[in-house]
Amino acid sequence: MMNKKVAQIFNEVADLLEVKGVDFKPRAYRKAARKIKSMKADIKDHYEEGTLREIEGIGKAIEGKIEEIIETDSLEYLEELKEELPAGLIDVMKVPDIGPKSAKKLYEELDVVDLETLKEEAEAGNIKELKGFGKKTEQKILKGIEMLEEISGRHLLNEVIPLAEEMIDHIKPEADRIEKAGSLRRWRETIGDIDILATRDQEKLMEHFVQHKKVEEVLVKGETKTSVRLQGGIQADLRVVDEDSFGSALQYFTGAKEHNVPLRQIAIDKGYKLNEYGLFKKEDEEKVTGKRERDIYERLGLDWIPPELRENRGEIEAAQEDELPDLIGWDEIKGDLQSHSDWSDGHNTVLEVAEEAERKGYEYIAITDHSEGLSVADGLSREDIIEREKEIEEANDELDITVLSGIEVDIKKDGRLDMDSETLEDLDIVLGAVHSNFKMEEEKQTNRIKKAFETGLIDIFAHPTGRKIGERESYEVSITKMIDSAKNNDVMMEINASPSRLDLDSLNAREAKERGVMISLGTDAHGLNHLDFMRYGVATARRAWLESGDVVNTRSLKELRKILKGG
Ligand code: DGT
Ligand code: CA
Ligand code: CA
Ligand code: ZN
Repeated sequence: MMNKKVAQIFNEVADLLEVKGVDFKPRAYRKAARKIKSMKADIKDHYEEGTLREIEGIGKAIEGKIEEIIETDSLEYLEELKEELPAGLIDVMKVPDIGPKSAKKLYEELDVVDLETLKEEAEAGNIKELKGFGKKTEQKILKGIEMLEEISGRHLLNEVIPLAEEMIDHIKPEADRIEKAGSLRRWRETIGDIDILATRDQEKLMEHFVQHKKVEEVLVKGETKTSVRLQGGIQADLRVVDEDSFGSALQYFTGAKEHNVPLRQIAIDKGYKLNEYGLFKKEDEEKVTGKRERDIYERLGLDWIPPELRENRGEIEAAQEDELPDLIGWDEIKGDLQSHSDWSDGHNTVLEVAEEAERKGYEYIAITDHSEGLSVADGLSREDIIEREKEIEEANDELDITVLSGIEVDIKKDGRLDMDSETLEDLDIVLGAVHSNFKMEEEKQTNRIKKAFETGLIDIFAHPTGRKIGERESYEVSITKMIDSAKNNDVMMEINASPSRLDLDSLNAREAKERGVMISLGTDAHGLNHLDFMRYGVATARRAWLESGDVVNTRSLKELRKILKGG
């Protein structure tokens, strides 16, 4: 779908026009962007059928721009605007608290032209002196810059994992052994670059690697390591090692560094030396082992540690004491507990979503459309829900999978739910979520959420912190109090598997488990392909040390229903 890209370009145009102080036009671009982003049809289809003008808010000028974007993948007009203004202002506007108006002011009064100058001015305390800014905004700007720095040069899992797997499949026939390494193998929530490790034949492998159609540039072609830049600007490193060292190289290049450093110390304490070539006796450098990763851990007196745990968060101690968790398996998921149909802002019918879920081998799928209050997402009223029920029943008649009738009910500012209790009680499953008023103080926000839990109507709290990776920080909330209230009110916490959310994150989900709260996985699918996101949720659960028993999606339908009823 080009919709997202077109919308993004139009928003950038609107931003820059506003910084320039142009009237009216920005609003037209924004309106078109909103429409195109939310519409269900592919903009390309309209283009091909010549029906762009039939879309609300699209006149002749914007029609031409859409055609240009579809044909050339870019927009000359945007490039011109970028040349008239400092290009870095686009980055400045990515800071959550800075819109075009603030950017204009910062540019005109403080000569802010990019993130660097913005940071300088904020650190010097000059921003708080500007009219309409203040100390709190200045602090938030600094936090926002920090968030952008953290994500800079990094990629979301859905951009990287499928690409890495494609590369691996491509070279696999030439390799004896091949594995993912680095953050990819640890399933970190964002990935800097792709690391792949393989054994022999070196030359053949490297050659095959660089010939893949998605390789845009070869950066380094060394003896043991080849680095390339792939489509989308993602870098991939292929290292080819001896079979005798494959295990130790895999251990070394999987990281994280924070895990490897104490591990090497343990080796030293036991009279060894550990590096990417193997485990060696210190006194005579005799190689003890190196072929298999598992043997290295064993020699050091540790159980083998699953890569997802290798972050130096207590896994080494646990491995020494035989107390590692028995992590939830990749294929234990019996259903998806958050998805949207075209009754709200999803792209597919109930039946289509259910069929796709059935193809995945699930026992159940929850359709959890938004509630009415969320008008931007076309939320459902009580009447809509009754209507939707017919479709759900039809799907249940037609398919083997069980479709659960659900809702993602909006939690209002004061903690009340955006739907009457009678309707909620009739549904199979109720997700509660915060979609507005992100800027409340911590205590107020926490109390709002607690109040919602105390209604006793919510089964699962969806995307509990509201963060979007690289886009928006979590709202201010006490995680611990929220978790405890969930525990007291029988509310489960979601790990939202959408790669830009992964919310709860692994640390918070681990805390939820430790405090006795059950975790639920949901992809938040708005289109069929999003149902594939489940594995990012499972990965996050594994990084959170969760076992099957901690995750409700491992339960059979019968058991799930019992839990939902009790809650
Ligand atoms: P990324 O790519 O930023 O998402 O994170 P990683 O963990 O994949 O980091 P990367 O690609 O720089 O290196 C892959 C692994 O190799 C890393 O997790 C640990 C290991 N490694 C790389 N350089 C060093 C180093 O200088 N010292 C140590 N101890 N380990 C290293
Ligand atoms: Ca890496
Ligand atoms: Ca690397
Ligand atoms: Zn939501």
